[in-house]
Amino acid sequence: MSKLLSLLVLAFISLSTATAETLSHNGILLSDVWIRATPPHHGVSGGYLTIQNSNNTADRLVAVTADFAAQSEIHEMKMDGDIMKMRQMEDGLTIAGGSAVTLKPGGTHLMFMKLNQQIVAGERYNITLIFEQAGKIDMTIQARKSASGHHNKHSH
Ligand SMILES: [Cu+2]
Repeated sequence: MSKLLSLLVLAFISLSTATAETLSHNGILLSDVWIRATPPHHGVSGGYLTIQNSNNTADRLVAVTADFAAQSEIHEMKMDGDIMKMRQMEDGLTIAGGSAVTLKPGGTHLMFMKLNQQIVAGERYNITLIFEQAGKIDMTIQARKSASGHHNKHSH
């Protein structure tokens, strides 16, 4: 294999790593990342992932941003009387040292609001997660259809 060709292959490998569903940055490992596909002209979508903190000290997801949403928040599900409601986690989401937190439908999630485009299944979207210790992590996430329409109704 020529040197140029090996360089090209290497470049391709690092490119595919950058867009993979698993991403590691400063001891924070992000995996199983996806965003819920939406119908046209839909206002909100949810983002889900597993955050693993391999550092000895706790870290905190303090913010999320996305260019396809005017407003992005970190939400938790809380019982309000006997109604399950979602609420913004004002102080962010803490991940203890050496532990993992999974954001999933029906639980803690990333909430993308005031969408400026449809989220189409199979397409990729850029988001940025901001951690107190690990800093800013840019990643692309793939949109998936979800069997449950449960998250489509957004109430506070
Ligand atoms: Cu929400």
